[in-house]
Amino acid sequence: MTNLHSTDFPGTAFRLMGIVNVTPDSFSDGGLFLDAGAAVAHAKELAGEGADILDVGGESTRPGAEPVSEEEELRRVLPVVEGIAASGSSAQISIDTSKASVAQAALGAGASLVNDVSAMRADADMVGLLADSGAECCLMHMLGEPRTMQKQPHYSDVVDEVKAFLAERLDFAVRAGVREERVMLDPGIGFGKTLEHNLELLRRLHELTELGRPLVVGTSRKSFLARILVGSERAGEPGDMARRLPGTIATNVLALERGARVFRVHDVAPLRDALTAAAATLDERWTARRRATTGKS
Ligand code: HH2
Repeated sequence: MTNLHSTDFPGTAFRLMGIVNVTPDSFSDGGLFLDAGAAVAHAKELAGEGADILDVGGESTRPGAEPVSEEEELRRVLPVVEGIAASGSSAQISIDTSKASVAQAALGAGASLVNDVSAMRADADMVGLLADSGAECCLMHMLGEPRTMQKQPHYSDVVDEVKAFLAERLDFAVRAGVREERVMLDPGIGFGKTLEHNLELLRRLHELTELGRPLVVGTSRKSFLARILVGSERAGEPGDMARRLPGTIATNVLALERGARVFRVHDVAPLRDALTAAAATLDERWTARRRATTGKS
């Protein structure tokens, strides 16, 4: 039997970005991989499960999180980027940072993608670094900053406003010399958004494909899923995190159908299977090719 892979079908090809948090305070896995060796082992495991990209982050952006110094962030992420690069993994290394100095060091150590949740607003040097290095980048929407972003976020039309923001950031980047084809865009699920904002963004995600750049989506284990599944008052109780996995799968599959192409997730293996099955369902060429290779209808 021929094994077909979703990337055989460009129309619905997707990339999985596995999350490697080297932080004491990330909302779902804080402290688990704080030691560089444990983080590298975790990254290799995610690559083995099918992660195309490994996103290494040393600063939590969960609601209420305090900023981390440049020295501390470098101390956390650099050995992990170096360790993954030395492991010979074929996965692309991404650095999840808003600091140009951290991004530069990571690019020097083997990363080739900068995931900047501030979309180049936090550090004036970021855009120049992206232009000069030619690195790929992900620019994300966030209302406010992590310390305060969940305090009564307000939009008149969340999709229109996120779209206008991303269009402006893309334009700014390109004018500064970043090659457009190196840019991916992300609506920033959970970043200065209520449950209703997150759901509306996911429901109307196809409107953001009009920006003409690949869309990245990060719903993995986020608290809006707990609000839907167990209720706000029980979020964080034992068993809550495990129940967020089916919610993560459902939201990512719907995002694929609405045009997202990169999925930032903690649980790579189940998401790989769910998205591969969803991509096959969406792409009629899958059926045609199976018929041709197996002779079965
Ligand atoms: N979400 C988080 C962090 N970085 N980057 C992009 N592009 N999109 C996202 O949705 C996104 C992101 C938050 O998730 P996590 O890394 O699991 O938690 P923490 O920020 O607490 O480390």
